[in-house]
Amino acid sequence: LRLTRELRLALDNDEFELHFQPKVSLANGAIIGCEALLRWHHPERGLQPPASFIPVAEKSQLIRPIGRWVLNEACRYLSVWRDAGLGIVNVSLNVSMVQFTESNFSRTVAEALAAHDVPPQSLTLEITESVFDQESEQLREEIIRLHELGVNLSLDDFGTGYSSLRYLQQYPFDEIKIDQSFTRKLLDDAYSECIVNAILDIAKALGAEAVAEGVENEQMRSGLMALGCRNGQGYYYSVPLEVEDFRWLLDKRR
Ligand code: G
Ligand code: G
Ligand code: MN
Ligand code: NA
Repeated sequence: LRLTRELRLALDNDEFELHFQPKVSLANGAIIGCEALLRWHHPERGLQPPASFIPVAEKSQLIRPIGRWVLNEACRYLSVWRDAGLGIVNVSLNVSMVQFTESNFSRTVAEALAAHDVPPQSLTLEITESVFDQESEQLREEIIRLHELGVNLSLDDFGTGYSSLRYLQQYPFDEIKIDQSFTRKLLDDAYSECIVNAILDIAKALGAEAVAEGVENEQMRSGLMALGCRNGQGYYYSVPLEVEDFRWLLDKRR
């Protein structure tokens, strides 16, 4: 496959780039972290969104080396920002199932943190529910090891998958990301409000932080806050930014 070959070259040719979307406190807009989102500068087709290549990368298992690149790049920025005195930022990464099936993923994470002298609490790994479609003892052990290592675990796209409640019960999640479909419908109907309320209750009961995705306007922000949701991300605050622009935001808050 052509795309697979191009993806392999992309790693060698340094064509990947991380963009960062701030995660904020809904009360005052303060930056509390960011989500790193992968982009590919294709030599002919230009900037490619993850949806156009992540599925192929997963199928070809190239997501493993790509995922390691993402992990190292994120840890590198964490140390650069810290050394520049830009304050503590937490970086969230999206992790695919295929990455958990590589032997000793938790050690890979520990080594990346150590290589850049970054504390594990600075890193959050976002796991989508589809990760659990292929639940295994290995997956379970890796998640427990990551938790013991001290990195934060986040359940991404919450509510869109299958039997999410069981995952919350069985795995030590520190954060739940309310899928943007719920954020969007929050203002339209009472059912969505009930669902968001229920998610917030569950998060609270489990001692996990809730983060609303897809906050696009003031009505969504205040609607979420009225329900007790404290954190969010979305276009109302910022689209995912190139590193220079994100750094400018960090600089501005000093
Ligand atoms: O960046 P964008 O808004 O297009 O993100 C689309 C999806 O791509 C996200 O929901 C996320 O799950 C996935 N994605 C983005 N970056 C990465 C990455 O570094 N690794 C993996 N596995 N998925 C990613
Ligand atoms: O990992 P996850 O699947 O949640 O990826 C988040 C995706 O949502 C990214 O593709 C990001 O660009 C996108 N996104 C972030 N904020 C908003 C928003 O406010 N509205 C919409 N429609 N998409 C958003
Ligand atoms: Mn995510
Ligand atoms: Na999500």
